[in-house]
Amino acid sequence: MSESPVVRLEKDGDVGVIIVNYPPVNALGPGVSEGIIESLNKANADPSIKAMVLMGDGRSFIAGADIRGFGTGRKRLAIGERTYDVMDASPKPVVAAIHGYALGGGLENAMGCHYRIAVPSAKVGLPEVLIGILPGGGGTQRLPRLAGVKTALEMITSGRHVPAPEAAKLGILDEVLPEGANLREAAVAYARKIADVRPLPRVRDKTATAEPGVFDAIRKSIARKARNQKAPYNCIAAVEASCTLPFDEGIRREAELFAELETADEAKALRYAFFAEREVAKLPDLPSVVAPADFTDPAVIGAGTMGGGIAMSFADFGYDVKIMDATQEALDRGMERIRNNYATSVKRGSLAQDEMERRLARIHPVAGYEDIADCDVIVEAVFERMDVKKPIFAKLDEVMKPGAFLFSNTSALDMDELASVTKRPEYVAGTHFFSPANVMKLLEVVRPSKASPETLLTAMAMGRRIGKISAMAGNTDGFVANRSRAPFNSEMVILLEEGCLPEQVDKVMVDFGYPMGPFAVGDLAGLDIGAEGRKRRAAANPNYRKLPIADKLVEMGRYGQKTSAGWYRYEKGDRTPHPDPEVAAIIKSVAAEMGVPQKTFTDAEILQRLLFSSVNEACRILEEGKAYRASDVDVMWLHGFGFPRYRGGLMYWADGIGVKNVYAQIASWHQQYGERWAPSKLLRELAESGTPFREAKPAPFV
Ligand code: T1G
Repeated sequence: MSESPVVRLEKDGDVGVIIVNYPPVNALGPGVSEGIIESLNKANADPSIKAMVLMGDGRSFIAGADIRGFGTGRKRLAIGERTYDVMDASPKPVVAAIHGYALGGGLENAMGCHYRIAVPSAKVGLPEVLIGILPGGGGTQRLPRLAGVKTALEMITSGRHVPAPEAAKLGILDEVLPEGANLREAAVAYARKIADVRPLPRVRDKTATAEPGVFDAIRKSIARKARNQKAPYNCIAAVEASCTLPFDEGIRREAELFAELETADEAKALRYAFFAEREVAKLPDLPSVVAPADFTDPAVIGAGTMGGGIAMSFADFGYDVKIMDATQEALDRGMERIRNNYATSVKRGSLAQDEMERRLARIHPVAGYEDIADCDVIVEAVFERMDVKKPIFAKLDEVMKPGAFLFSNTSALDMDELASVTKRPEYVAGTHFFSPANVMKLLEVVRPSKASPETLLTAMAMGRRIGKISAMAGNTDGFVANRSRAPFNSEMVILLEEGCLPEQVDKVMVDFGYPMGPFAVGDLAGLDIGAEGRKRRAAANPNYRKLPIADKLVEMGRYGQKTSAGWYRYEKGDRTPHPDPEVAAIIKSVAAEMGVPQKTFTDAEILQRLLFSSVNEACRILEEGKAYRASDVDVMWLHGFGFPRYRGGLMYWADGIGVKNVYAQIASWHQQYGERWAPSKLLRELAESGTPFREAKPAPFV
């Protein structure tokens, strides 16, 4: 049998079983495709083998090309000599037997096979667009032929993973095995069953036909999400070729469109984001022998907007979760809000009614502490005041069983202070969700000084188990995400003092790729919320830079959408922000009172004033040892603030400008504006050594 370290051929009677073994996810790493080809050729040359099965060892089928190889000039097999081509030419049938994932090149290999079967839990997809490229192994030519053009366009431009039962309905899979079936046995039996069926059903022999207007329709439907990006449109062009060109020409067209993308900035940034999101889970200074604790019985304290969203996050991922509030009336209000949130998703078509009922049934309102005494993890999400949270933590400590974890959703309060009111500080950590908690993926895990490694690992794992991306933050005011964002929030208002208007700043940030401008976001969140934080910081720090314009709006009761007026004006029942001459007048008069010289701004200066101020603060956070790595800050900005993913993240984007250039500009603003622009020590050191932000060596985590 062919023995290659990553692919082997075994025989089950008259069926050759080709097994890929390239952990952890059977990516098409070095030698894998060559090993599959070698095994296919050996099996075809072996008269005792009538059919073949292609499957993966370990946890998955094939999860796609080895992303680490992109942009490295790695050797690639030529068109006509790839696995898909050898399968097309194979005189014997090949059955793809899928478990785990068949993604990208994995699904493309499966579509090169003659048949595809899967276990029910398997998922298939062509997620290449999510890393700024397109299916380059025939996926744009075979999927339209297998599942239809419309389905192919939706799957390829969204990159979504399709569960096996749905994939079978779409025509991508020939069979989904019953729960518990043995995949290899079933696949060998299937191969034996079809071994003599001729002609061999090659996907390339089918035709793809498009309904009129389908391509323009999808271009329109992706326009907002695909702004400033090329990959989604190249995906569409490649699928279009599957309808207009013969198969082999379509393959060549796909390769041309792929080549335009692989080394583009968009793909480099998206690959960076992909790996940054995996790196963020690694806590290098915790003992590797410690594992996260399992939990089965969570509870949320506080049924407000955040508490309700957190409870939904648990329910969405299959956990029964208790939710508690001080009064029955607050609890009823909270449950009503949860029901309405789910109903909105059902109305939008993103959630089935029966699934909504199942999730609602997992959320159990409870009256008192005695009802949660046996829970193994608590997330507190009550009012953001220490004098409200402390008694709750003291009470939880009293009633909760030993070993239960006490987490707080606080967005900025001192976690050491909160832990100090319990007798179990080693079981206390911050788990800062972002609003809306059931939607936003970022979970900032805040590390108090006495938290045990198990507690920290459990908080990180809890986030992942409810669909979040967990990122570790040091216990500093604003932790990492909000602290790095704070200068941005000040600078945007200071720009107004100097002559900018909210709509001008918002346009720059939306053109940069944000879904919404920061002033519109402020109106959405509520300007009164920010005012609370500013008041607290001004009381604690006499040098705190006040924002009179923002304070003035709040004094006038202009809280944003909820009062139909904030930075913008809103028509009744309409959330569209309209520039408001009254705000322009307020800005003008406050700026005049402050005696700020007025000027005009280029878009670039507006963008850099906001983002460089946060880059500088992120460097301070790293030099204080409050974050593990610059790429963790990027993950937080991608998933906490909607930073455009195709730009990689705040620090990755700054590296594109160059650490020396960022430093020089900040140093110049330091001269012009004073201390708030003082360059951080780490920034200066990185500029002096020419070290990119991404390679910054932060201080040990404290
Ligand atoms: N290449 C290289 N490494 C990969 C990888 C890949 N495709 N997929 C995962 N890894 C690493 C990952 O970095 C992590 O490493 C470990 O595996 C576990 O991953 C020709 C051109 C499969 C759904 O885009 O979506 O095919 O941190 O933590 O949560 O047309 O990994 O342990 O060192 O994510 O269970 C298309 C990308 C490629 C799939 C599993 N395929 N991967 O999720 O584990 S382009 C993809 C995923 C392509 C063809 C084109 C997920 C997963 P480390 P993980 P998971």
